[in-house]
Amino acid sequence: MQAWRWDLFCRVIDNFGDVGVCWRLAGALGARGQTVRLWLDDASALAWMAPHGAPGVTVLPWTASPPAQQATLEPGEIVIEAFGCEPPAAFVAAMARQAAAGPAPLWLNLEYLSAEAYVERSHGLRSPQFSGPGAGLDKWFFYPGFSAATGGLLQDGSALADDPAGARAWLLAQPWAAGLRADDRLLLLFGYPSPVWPALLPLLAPPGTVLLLPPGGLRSQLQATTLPAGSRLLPVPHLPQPDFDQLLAATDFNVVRGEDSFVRAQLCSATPFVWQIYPQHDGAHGAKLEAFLDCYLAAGPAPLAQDIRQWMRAVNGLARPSLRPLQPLDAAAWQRWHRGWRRQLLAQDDLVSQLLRFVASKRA
Ligand code: TRH
Repeated sequence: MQAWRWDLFCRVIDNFGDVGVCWRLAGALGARGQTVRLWLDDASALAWMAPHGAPGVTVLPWTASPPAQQATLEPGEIVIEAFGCEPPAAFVAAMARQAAAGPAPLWLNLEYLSAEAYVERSHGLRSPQFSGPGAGLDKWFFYPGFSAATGGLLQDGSALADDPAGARAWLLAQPWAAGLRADDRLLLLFGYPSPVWPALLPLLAPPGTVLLLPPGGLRSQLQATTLPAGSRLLPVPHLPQPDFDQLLAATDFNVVRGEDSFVRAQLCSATPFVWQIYPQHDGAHGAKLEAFLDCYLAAGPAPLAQDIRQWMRAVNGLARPSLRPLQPLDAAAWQRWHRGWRRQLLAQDDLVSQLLRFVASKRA
């Protein structure tokens, strides 16, 4: 495989998803022999997410006006802007200069993950640039997704789901997990704070459940409320990304959020999950959730599919007058469904393979 030099730009909007996705992508490219410069406007989360770095990956500070020595850096053969973050004008101008002198850098916009129909329509489209420092260049849309007509998913860490006992043994050996027993029922709650939790948690956490809570607003919320009878809370420290993936594989049920933990719960764990979607002010997350559910449950047997849909809506505060009230879910049936879905996703080409193929086809 040809080795290229990549510039990957990431702007942190909030939380950890932007840096989490970009770090994972950078590491996966590095693992395939690529050289990646990851430009971040806020790299603070990498101190715990990636304390040991990754082969082939260099992290650089992204500032509005690049420091003098960075302004002279030649762009790599491939430039990715994550989530439409727009690389600095000085860097785009250097891309245009490079294009005038020889082959243009391949400029990609890696978009957010969604199962909505526009993703299949837009994946791989060219966007000619008519103005600004990049006038004359082309930008290409690259959309991750759940179907063969999209860019696929990063499949990093997915082997973990094949060894839940190994993941549980790892968890029991962690100093912060002292007191956990091998047969405890474990519920990971990596979600956002929300008024829905007090009503929903008792259904998710029967007596004997340990609620594992990473740092953040949901942990603060639950530490200030009465927990479901017979359950207890275990604070989890911020973990390096591979350990977080392993945690997902070690539990009996996962609540995940945003984008990257949502994907990891599908691929790295053999147990079911509910997704607390990142809420958008214009309510666009409702359609995004329904599109995912349509895809995830397309072949799902009723009433399981209906129950899962109700649950996902309820967790997101989007419950509608329901055909039937929220049911405690049939855990065994959901587990079978989850495993089948995971196999279906893994049968598709992963995002890095697709990206490398896309790049090879455009630079040929
Ligand atoms: O943190 P998130 O809610 O991130 C986001 C952002 O808000 C972003 O702006 C928005 O666009 C996006 O969601 C949809 O959730 P997410 O995507 O799951 O990212 C969390 C990352 O943090 C993921 O890569 C896993 C990582 N992580 C660890 O590596 N260790 C940990 O201990 C924890 C708790 C998380």
